[in-house]
Amino acid sequence: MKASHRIAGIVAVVVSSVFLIAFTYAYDWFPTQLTPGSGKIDGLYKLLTAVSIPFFVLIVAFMVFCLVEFRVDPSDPPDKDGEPIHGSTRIELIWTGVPLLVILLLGIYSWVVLDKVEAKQKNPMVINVTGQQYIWNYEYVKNGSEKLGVKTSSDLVVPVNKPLEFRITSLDVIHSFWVPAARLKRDATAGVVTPLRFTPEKTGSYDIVCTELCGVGHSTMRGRLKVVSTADWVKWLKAQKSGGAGGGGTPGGGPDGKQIFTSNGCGGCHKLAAADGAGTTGPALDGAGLSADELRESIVDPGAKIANGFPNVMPATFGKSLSKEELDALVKFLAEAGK
Ligand code: HEC
Ligand SMILES: [Cu+2]
Repeated sequence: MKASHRIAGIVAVVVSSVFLIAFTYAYDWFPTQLTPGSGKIDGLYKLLTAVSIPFFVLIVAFMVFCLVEFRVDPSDPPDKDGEPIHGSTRIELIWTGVPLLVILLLGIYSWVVLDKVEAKQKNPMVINVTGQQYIWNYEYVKNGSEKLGVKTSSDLVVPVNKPLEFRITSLDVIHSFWVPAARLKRDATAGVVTPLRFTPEKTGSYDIVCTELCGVGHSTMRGRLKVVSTADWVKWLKAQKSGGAGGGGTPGGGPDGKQIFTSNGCGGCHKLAAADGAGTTGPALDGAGLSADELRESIVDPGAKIANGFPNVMPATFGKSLSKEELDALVKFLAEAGK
């Protein structure tokens, strides 16, 4: 290889690396930073990208060089072998040592960042998150030392600037609880409770996504994280508690069917005017005119009879997750509301 070619090659590698690294830092390609940790993780991500760019450019450039430099000479016989090559201890040490060092340093830095981002906070609000095919359920356990005892699903409403501690699990297959704006996700596995912590700093509405392919309804397993002012949150909590079952039952005692419908995410898939349900994944329950027995079977064993033209994606776990009293109240409510 001519010396002038070698210099041109080195210049090309350096210039394109610098250009790509500058692009990485100049262009903001991340979604809203919801938590203090979001910015730290974006920083880590940018650094990882920047460090990998020179390696990427170098490897591609070397590949192109080899394609040109070592191509078959037309005058050679077609079955000619390449020149035999022996190892080079010096090069082998370099290509083992440099990546080892880079990976070690980046690994330590990632650990430091993650340790900060996931640090325990004082008096967090504890929320149990339960994934099931194909909804997220939330149980507000306590806020500091105050007991909450409210259940919801699909929408997660939280006050701004409050440290949150999620305790994540699953009723069936593996799901994964992901809040892109917080840059964090955690697997939800049956029989195991995994924690996830962050503190939302901005009011607004953010995506909650299941990132573990969990069945045919996986793509519908989405929800909203609604971050509101503390005053609005207190109002919301009051409304939830007076709403019924989630807070401990109807004024007359016993669970409230409408509340169970709302807090179990039924409205996310079914239209039902009486409970503000607007989903279209499942059949509309307004005017469905189903008997109590039909309703009960549809809820406990949704796969037994599939409503015409609809996919078999209704969660099969309500028979387990609802108590007998809750199921009775739900069936009674639906028999009335869906006439
Ligand atoms: C992920 C979406 C989803 C959720 C959540 C869901 N369902 Fe369904 N549901 C469906 C689909 C799809 C069908 C139609 C297929 C079938 O019959 O299994 C259905 C069918 C039904 C039927 C039978 C309707 C008919 O016309 O035959 C009833 C009743 C019902 N669901 C009630 C509920 C109740 C009550 C809840 C909450 C406890 C609920 N569903 C939660 C998707 C859902
Ligand atoms: Cu899922």
